[in-house]
Amino acid sequence: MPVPLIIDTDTAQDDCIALLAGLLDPAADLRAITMVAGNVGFESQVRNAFMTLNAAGRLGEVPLHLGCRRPLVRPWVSAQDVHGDGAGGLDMDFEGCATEGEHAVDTLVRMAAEHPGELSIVAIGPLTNIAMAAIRDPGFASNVKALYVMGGSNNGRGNITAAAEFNFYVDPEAAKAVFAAGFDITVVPWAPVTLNQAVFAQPALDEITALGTPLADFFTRVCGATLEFDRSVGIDGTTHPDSLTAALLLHPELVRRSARYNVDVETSGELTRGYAAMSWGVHGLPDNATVVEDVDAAGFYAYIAGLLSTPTRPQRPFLAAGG
Ligand SMILES: [Ca+2]
Repeated sequence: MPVPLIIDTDTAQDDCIALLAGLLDPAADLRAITMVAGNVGFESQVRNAFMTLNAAGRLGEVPLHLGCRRPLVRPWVSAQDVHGDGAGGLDMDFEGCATEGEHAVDTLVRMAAEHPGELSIVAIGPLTNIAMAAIRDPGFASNVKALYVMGGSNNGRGNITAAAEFNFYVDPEAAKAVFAAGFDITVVPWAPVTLNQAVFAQPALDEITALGTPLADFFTRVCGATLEFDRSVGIDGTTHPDSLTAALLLHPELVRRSARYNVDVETSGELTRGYAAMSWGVHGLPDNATVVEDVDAAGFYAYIAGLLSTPTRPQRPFLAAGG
């Protein structure tokens, strides 16, 4: 049976590939896409999600709900210096592409309550919508089957600061609330697992380009946009934390090692806002999350390459603004 899921996203670059997993993997039954403030401007994120639906040939088939437009208590921080518009300048005609009237937080609460214990969530942006849903409905956490979170680093390097990964940094209060809410959480951290096992270097990128499918072109355009930035910070390829998170929910056999941890998030540190303290069982704290420590990197790459080989028919032509 396909896994019923919602993807909560700040759609830019690898978020698009995570959405493709939800849209095209036969193991996935993507019920909705919910949008949260994060990577790039909110309207750009919405356009990127519609372009991803179009690339998959599934425009109009999966509802897109708009969620929180800023973090719980802080001003929004963007990663536009990294992501630009989040889609490498790709554009299309958005005429008639309509988002749903229901707020994303209401959608999360409603869909989880309609089938308690069945719906999983892949949260690949700041955790604002998820925290709000947990505040809104005290039964939400127990109604959700599994919450897969891309965020934090396992006592390793951050990416937006030395201490913090972007998603937790942007809304640390939301992240802290989510880890205290009683979800069945699996965390896919930025470091070390993403940096070690979900970076596609040039030979892999060349292989993807050579697939020659519309999805491979879409991938190259959307993900190639951050290559220069990645290389400038010492990462030799494109990074895929979000699609890895979706892949691990759908194909848990890709996890090589994981462990139970107590995860908490720093909200008041002077230098450590958004730092994820991942305590590995020796500090007397109760565990509240499974943290992924090691994955089958070759298997993950093969999975993404397989997805991108899918012969889709985009319903609208893509326009490449700016060349
Ligand atoms: Ca994301």
